[in-house]
Amino acid sequence: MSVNRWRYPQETTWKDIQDRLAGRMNPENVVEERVRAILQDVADRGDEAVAEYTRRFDCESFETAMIRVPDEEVESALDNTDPRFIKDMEIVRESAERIRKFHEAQLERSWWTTSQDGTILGQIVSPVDRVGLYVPGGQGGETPLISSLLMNAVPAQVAGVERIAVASPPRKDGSLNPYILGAARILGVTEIYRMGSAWAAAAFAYGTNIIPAVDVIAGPGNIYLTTAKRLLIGHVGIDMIAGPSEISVVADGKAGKAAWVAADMLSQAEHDALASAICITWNEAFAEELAGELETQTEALPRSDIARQALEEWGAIVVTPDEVTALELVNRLAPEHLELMVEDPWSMLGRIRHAGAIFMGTHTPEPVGDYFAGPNHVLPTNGTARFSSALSVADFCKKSSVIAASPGYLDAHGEKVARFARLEGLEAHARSVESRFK
Ligand code: HSO
Ligand code: ZN
Repeated sequence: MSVNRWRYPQETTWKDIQDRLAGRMNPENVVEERVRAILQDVADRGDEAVAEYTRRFDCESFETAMIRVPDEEVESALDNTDPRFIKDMEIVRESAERIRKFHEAQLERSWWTTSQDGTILGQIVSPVDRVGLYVPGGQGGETPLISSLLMNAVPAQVAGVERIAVASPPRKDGSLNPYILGAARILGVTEIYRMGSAWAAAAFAYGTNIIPAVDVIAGPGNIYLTTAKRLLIGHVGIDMIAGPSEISVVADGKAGKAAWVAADMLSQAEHDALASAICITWNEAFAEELAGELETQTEALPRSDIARQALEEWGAIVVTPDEVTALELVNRLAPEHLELMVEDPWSMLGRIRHAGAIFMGTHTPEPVGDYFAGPNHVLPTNGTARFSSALSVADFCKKSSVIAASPGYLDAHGEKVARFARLEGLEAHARSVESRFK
């Protein structure tokens, strides 16, 4: 395996890097057409269409009656006495608590202002009514993203969403992975559907006889699910369109070991052949050592094929002339995850302008954030950290403005409002206000 080696900005310019990374996003028109047809089909035929797609792609013997997981099955999801399962579920529970604590700090409150003439202005923050969360099954239901269920459900719960539904594609035998049910039970989520891909998103968005329509759909999925979410924006809210995972590591070569940086890069490279792992350093000897570490560690991984492809195609070790140039490149990349593997990360933090999540120093490997620390792991990718943020409680809330004017207010300002309306040629607007004081 050979990871790319770039000298920035002398040999490899920002334009080169941008052009190269743009290749990770290949909008597939074929997929979009198919997804449109699926959305329409579910809108027309509801549960029947959901069951039919599920028979075709997930479980041959699937029937409409199997879509909703019976309450008893969810209630008994933690009855499994296998010690390994029990231990795993303890970790899930602790992780959920930490995620909850962090997200509670995000909760925005409603606020009010009053003025002397009796006018009251305010903003009411309220949760959306219903949310549909998606959990991909992963390799035929064997590796579901349990952590993503927590990362989506907890902020919705903290927001105060009363009805949270979960959907995940059934395995071949029609069942759901027990870990999904166990995690849902820990979270107190009881409304669970066996359905996947674009038809799950469609059922959530339009509603069917069995599945009431939701207001927000969140959670990661394959290209079909993601395309469906994108096409449904406006009809429902969505969390975000997150692309393949990314990590940038800024390393001074003094803090931590090359082996740690390589391991952290691989943690994201193993997600997806389209993932991007980049180390930026101004230390030549370190770059050399890191290249060797990446080679040996990649081969030793169960998912070495995926990680290798990701590193060869979209990964790089970038050598810059100095620290300032390294940070300039980081801010251009606006990476999803940024690790500061340097002696004094806190003095560097103020110079980081764009990154989804920042991991400080040698003892904060990125997976700590993926699973356990508390901040959300659903993060902006592909440079969108320039203008967007991690999934948060705010994604499950909306705000209503409140205006309560008074006779005094209309006396003082009514004429100005009417005049403004006439500037736009909107006479009825003007008269509506004037009718109160003329
Ligand atoms: N790093 C991924 C999230 C994840 N990692 C889930 C493990 N499981 C995107 O931030
Ligand atoms: Zn990850």
